[in-house]
Amino acid sequence: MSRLVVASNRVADLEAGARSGGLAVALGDALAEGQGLWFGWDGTVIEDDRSAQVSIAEQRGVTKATIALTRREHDTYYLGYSNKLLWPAFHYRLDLTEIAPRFLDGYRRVNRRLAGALVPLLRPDDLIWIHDYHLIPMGAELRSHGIVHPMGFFLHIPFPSPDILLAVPGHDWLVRTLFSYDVVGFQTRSDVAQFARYVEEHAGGRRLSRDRLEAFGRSIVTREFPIGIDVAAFHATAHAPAADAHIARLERRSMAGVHIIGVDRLDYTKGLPERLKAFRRLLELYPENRKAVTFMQIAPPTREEVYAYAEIRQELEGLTGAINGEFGDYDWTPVRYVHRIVPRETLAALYRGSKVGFVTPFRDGMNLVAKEYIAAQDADDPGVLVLSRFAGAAEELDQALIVNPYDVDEMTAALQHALTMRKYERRDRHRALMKRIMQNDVNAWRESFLAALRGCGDRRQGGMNAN
Ligand code: ADQ
Repeated sequence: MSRLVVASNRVADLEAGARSGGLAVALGDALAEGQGLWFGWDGTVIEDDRSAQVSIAEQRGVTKATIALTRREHDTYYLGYSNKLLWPAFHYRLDLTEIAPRFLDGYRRVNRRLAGALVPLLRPDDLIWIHDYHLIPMGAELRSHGIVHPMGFFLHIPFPSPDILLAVPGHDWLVRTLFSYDVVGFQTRSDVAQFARYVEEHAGGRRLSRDRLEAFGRSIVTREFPIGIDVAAFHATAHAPAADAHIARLERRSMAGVHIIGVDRLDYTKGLPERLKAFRRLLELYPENRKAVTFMQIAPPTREEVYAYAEIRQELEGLTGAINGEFGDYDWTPVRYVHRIVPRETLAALYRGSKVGFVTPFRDGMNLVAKEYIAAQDADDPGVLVLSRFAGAAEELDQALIVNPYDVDEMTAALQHALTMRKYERRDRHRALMKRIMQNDVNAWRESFLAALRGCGDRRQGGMNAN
């Protein structure tokens, strides 16, 4: 069997087990099965005049090869091109992009350096799977070293419409480098369609079949592979004795018996201020919810070195204070805002103990929180998911209450609908949603991607691919 080699910006801690989340576990399991290799940045930043060496460590049968970034690389590749340009642009926030020639230059250089560091670690029969927007050109860099292995790329964030992509310096080069892979996977059909539009309208390419595009003299498989979670494991965590204890504590400590929950990294793409405004409107329009309902927003810090993130934090804290000041009382705090990482066991319990999961990003590749909320529910008396139409998950989860995350009044109405929904309707919706997340769980995601990649390897060996 081929060995699997995964490259991603960060390499997960495989000892963390359930704490690290489904994706790390799913990739870790696939890697452990075939004594695989996981390659990426070690999270440290060294001075510019020092040279970074690859460190090798074994963890749970997986080889982890990690490397430091220099300060300049961190500034241009990670903070710059990846997080001040690609992240906002791919989430349709051109207003928040920062453009600087050194960003593109740093991004190219780091991808080249990382590829060069990976090459000596490769074996002839490896399958290579590269992840996310930080590493789009890494495949092309590997090919320039003569690497002919089957190679796949998966984009975890949305692929924007061509009009947006055209505003990203280096867009034509980025798309060309994607044609170095054999399989390019996206979260949703809509992402695939946007990519195909760019290729046909701006790269002189054409569609060969539903799953195949041709451009730059190569044909590649492009398809949606909607990412999921480990549903059974998450459900079990939410129903373990430790979860019962958390829920009992939540109920004891809170005067309001009903909870609405939001869980997101504190990111401007997640629609957090509008969500708070919708909750405020709920208290204004439906006063029966005062002292009866609490909104808990868990939003740990991320990427704090980027200015736009400091801004969103201030806005959120201001709104929370205003709502609590206006409506709160000595025995009721309407909004509970938790600005830190919460252990997964606690998170699972909080989802289960909340009558509404409020997930309203402006844009999201998939959004695993939506799927975690569904998995955590009690099938006999489930809560209701209110979900943004612009989360990738909305393509599958049409039995949620789908809302426009920019429309505060529509979100308020959906919250009230969720809070008053009859049990039989909640159960019907939950059953349908569970079915979808179980069909497309994280193992199905991983296996379907790897099957497509292996298929390309087989085609090549059979001489069918003229690439
Ligand atoms: P994210 O933008 O991070 O992921 P999401 O898919 O919701 O978004 O995943 C967040 C994960 O972090 C969830 O597993 C959640 O439980 C966890 N998490 C969030 N807040 C937490 C907290 N306070 N404490 C502990 N855990 C917390 C990117 C893309 C998404 C895509 C995923 C996977 O932006 O669109 O779904 O990758 O491909």
